[in-house]
Amino acid sequence: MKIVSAKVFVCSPSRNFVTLKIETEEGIYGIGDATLNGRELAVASYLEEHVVPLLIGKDASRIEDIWQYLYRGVYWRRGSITMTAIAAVDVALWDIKAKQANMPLYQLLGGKSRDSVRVYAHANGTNIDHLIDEVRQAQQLGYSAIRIQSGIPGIKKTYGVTEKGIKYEPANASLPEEQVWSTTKYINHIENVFAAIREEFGYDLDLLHDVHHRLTPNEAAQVGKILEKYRPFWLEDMVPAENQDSFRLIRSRTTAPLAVGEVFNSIWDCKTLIENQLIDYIRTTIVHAGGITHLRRIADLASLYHVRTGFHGATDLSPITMGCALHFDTWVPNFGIQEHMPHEAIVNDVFPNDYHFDNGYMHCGETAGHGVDFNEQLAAQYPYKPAYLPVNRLEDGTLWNW
Ligand code: CS2
Ligand code: MG
Repeated sequence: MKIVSAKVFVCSPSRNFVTLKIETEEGIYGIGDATLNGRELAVASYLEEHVVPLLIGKDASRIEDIWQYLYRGVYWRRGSITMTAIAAVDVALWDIKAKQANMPLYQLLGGKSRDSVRVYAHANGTNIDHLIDEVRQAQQLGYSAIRIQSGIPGIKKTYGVTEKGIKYEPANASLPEEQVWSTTKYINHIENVFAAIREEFGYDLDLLHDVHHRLTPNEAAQVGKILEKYRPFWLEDMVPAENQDSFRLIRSRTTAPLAVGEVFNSIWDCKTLIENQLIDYIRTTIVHAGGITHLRRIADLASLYHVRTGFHGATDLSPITMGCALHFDTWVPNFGIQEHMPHEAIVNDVFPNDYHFDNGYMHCGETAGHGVDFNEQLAAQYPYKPAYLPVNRLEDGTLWNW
C-alpha cells in the first residue's frame, strides 16, 4: 500500500478550502481537509514543503506510525498549522483504509452507537424579532437544538450576525475587518434575548449560545448565573481557554453547561479542562486537531470525566470534515451533539458526499471510506481568494478577542 503521490489543492467555491489527496500504488486514493480559515496558504505550504516529500514511498496502511512520524518527527510540536496538516494526512489515510476494507468509516471505528446524529442549527438575528423568525425557520426544518446569536444595541456588528437573507461567512475581507465590542452592552442585552426566545418557544427547545472568547472568567460567571434560569444547552467559548484553570472560577459560580475547544489543536489544550470536569462538551474538530487518530484519544479521555463531544461544524470546515465527523459521531459512545451549518450547493458540487440531513438529524452514508469525494476539475474553476477573519477592539481601542 505504498504512497505514490500526494497533492494539495486550494480552491474557493463560495469560500476557501484546502484539500489533500493521497494516492497509493494500488490506485486507491484518500482525501483530507486542511482548511484553516484565514490561514489556508500557511497549511498548504506546510503540506507541500514539509509533509508531502516525507510521505512518498511510505506505507499508507500505517496510519498511527505516520501520525507519530509527523507529530514527533517535526520537533516543533503542535500548533494550528501543524495539527491541521497532520489531520489532512490522517483523514486521507483513514479514507484509504476504509476503501481498502470496503466499509464505511464508522464500521472501522467500531460500528454504530446510534442510527443518526443529532445536530444543531444556527439562528442569527440582527435584533430579537429577526432572531425569533430565524429560530422558527430552524424549528420548522426539524431542529430541536438551535444556537441563538443576536445583534446587540449599541454594537455595530457582532459575531455571528448578518442582515436578513445574507449567509454568514466571517472571513469576509482581503484584510481583517476591524469590529468593535462592548462587554457591558452584551451583558445588558443577552438576558433579553434568552427571555424572549424562551417566552416564544418554551423550554423543550435546546438553546445553545456562542460567546466567542469575549469575556473574562468573572464576566463569564456573571453571564452563566444570569442565563442559568433559561436552561441553556451550552454556553460556548465564554473565555479564551489558553488558561484552562480560568474555568475553575466559572465552574465554581454557575451550573450553566460549558462547551469549548473549536480552536484547540491537541489533547494538551484540553487535558486540564477535561480531567477536572471544568467543561461539559469538547468541541475540538477533526480537521484542526490531528484528525481521527487524535480525536479518538480526546474523546476517550473525555468519556472518563462525563464530557461529551460537540464538534465544531461551521462552513469553513470542508464537507470532508463534516463527512468524517458524522462517521465519528455515529460511533463515539460519549456523543453530545454536532454543529450543522449547511454548505452552499456549489461546495457540495466540488465535494460530492453521501451524508444527508433529515428532521434535525444527520446521517452518514454507507459508501466505503468517509463518503466524500473531490472534483478537481470543478475546483480548478474557483481559485483561492485572500480572506481574513475580522479582528475585534474594545470601544477604547484595546485589541480584543474576536
Ligand atoms: C463559530 C465558528 O461555529 C462556531 O461555533 O465559533 O463559526 C467560527 O467563528 C469560525 O469557524 C471561524 O472561522
Ligand atoms: Mg464557536
